[in-house]
Amino acid sequence: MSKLKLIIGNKNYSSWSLRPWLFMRKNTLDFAEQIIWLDTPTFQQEVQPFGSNGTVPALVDDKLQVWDSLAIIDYLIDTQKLQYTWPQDKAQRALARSMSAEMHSGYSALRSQLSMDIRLRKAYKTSDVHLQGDIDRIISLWTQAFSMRDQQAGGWLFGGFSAADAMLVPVVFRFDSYSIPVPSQVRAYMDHCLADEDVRQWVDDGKDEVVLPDHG
Ligand SMILES: N[C@@H](CCC(=O)N[C@@H](CS)C(=O)NCC(=O)O)C(=O)O
Repeated sequence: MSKLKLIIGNKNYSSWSLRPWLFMRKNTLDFAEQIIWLDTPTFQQEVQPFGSNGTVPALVDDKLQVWDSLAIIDYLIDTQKLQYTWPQDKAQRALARSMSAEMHSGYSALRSQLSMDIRLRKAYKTSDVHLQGDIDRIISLWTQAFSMRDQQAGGWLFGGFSAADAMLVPVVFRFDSYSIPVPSQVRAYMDHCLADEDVRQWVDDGKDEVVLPDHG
């Protein structure tokens, strides 16, 4: 029986949960998942045993607990035999790690104004320079990644799948839901992500989830 259990939130809304979930799926790790429904009166009480500061995701590995999306990915890289981690190439790796850390700690306008809501379809309209700055910055970093891409390896950021794709894939949903105008290379990357079988599984799992009025 698997010792790994990933504690996640609603698949339509929990961008932080999607990151380690996709990373684990792509690495074909055997794990159980447990959903704690966001915005419910019992959320805090239910998440409390898993060690985090009242948030999902969290990982249970037998008697150990790890929380926070990036820490979970790092922990799995340290402790599991994985096919996909960070890119091997030094320059790709430097960018992959930097853009993932930037995703984790930055983009407050993007995160607050374009929250992940997978079923949402909305026309893009903004005059907010901070939001447009976040969007432009992400497009610029992705374009840098594409320029280093190992074309033979596939259509992920650096060619083959890496932890950077896991960290950035919620932005694909945000750009798609809010109809953000993007260059064709970015659109192709988004289409690649959206066609991925594990990403599609996540979307499918969430299709009948309750709609939360304050999201999106
Ligand atoms: N830095 C954390 C952020 C986790 C986070 O904010 N999770 C949200 C769901 S996507 C949450 O649990 N919110 C519940 C709440 O704030 O009550 C990570 O990377 O995992």
